[in-house]
Amino acid sequence: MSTKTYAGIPQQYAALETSKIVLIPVPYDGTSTWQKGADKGPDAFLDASENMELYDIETQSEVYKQGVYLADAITENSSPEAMVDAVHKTTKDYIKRNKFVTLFGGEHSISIGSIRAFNECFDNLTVLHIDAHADLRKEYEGTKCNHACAVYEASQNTNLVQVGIRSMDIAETRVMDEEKVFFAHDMVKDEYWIDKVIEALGENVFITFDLDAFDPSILPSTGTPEPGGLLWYETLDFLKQVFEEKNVVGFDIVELCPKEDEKSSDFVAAKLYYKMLSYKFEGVEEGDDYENNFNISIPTDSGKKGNSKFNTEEDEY
Ligand SMILES: [Mn+2]
Repeated sequence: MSTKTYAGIPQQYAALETSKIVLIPVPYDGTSTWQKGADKGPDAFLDASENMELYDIETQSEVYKQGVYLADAITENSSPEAMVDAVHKTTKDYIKRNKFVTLFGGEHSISIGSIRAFNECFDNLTVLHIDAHADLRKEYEGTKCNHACAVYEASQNTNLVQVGIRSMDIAETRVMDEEKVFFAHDMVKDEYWIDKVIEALGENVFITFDLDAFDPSILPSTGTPEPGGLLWYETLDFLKQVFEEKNVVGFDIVELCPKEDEKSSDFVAAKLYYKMLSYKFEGVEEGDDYENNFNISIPTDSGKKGNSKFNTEEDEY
C-alpha cells in the first residue's frame, strides 16, 4: 500500500477511519476525442497539492485537519462501461462509510458513475454541472459512457442545473431544459446570475466541475478549451454561496490535461479542490463528528427517519 498522502499531509490526518473526506483519483482517458492526457490529471493535481500552502486565508482554516483519505486510484479501463461501474461502486462504498466523497478525474465520463452513486444515496439530488460543454448526448461513438454524455443520465433522473455552457451540438437542444441552463454569454451580462443559479438548486447538491468551465486564460491545460469562461474570484464567490446555502453532498473535478511546460493549471485545480473543501467544512471543528446523512429519508423498521449509520440493509454491492 502506498504511504503517499493527499497534499503530503501527516499520516495522522490521512487514515480512512478518522478522515471525514475521501479523495478518489480516477485517471481515465478512454473516450476523449481531441487532446489525450486527462489520465495524467490526478498525478499532476496531487503533485501541485503537495506544493500548496494548507492554511486557507479566507476561511481561516486548515481543512486537511478534518482528515483526507487518499483512496486507491480507480484504474479499470477495459471499457467505458466497466470504468463507470467501478466508479459507481467505489463511490457508493465510501458514501456508505459516512464520508464526504470527492473524485478527481480523468475525463468527464467518470461522472456518470459518481452521479449515479450520489443519486442512489441522496433524495431529490440536484446535479450542479459547471462546464463549457453541455455533455447531453445520449450516446456518442457507440457508448453511453462517453465524455460527451457525462450528464445525459443526470438530465433524466436528477435536477440538473448547468452553468458556464458555451459549446454544444444542436441535437442537445432537444434534451436541454433551458430554464436550468446558464449560458456563459448570458452570465457575463447578468450581475444576478449567482442568485438565479442558487434558486434553481434543491437542498442536496452534487457538484460536477469540468475544469474547461474556466477561461483558458487561467486554465489552459484541459482537453477542449473554450473561450469566454469563468474567472477565479467569481467562481469562488459562486461556490462559497452554494456551500453556504445548500447541502453539498460531494463533488468531482475533471478534465485536467496537464502539460509539461504549463504548471499553473495544475495549481488552479489543486487550489479549487482545497477551496471547495474549505467552504464545505467552514466552521466545523476538527473534533466534531461528520454525518453525511445518506438516504436519511428511508424509513427504518420503526418507521422513523433512518440514521445513515444503521441504514446499511441495501448492501447488495
Ligand atoms: Mn467540458
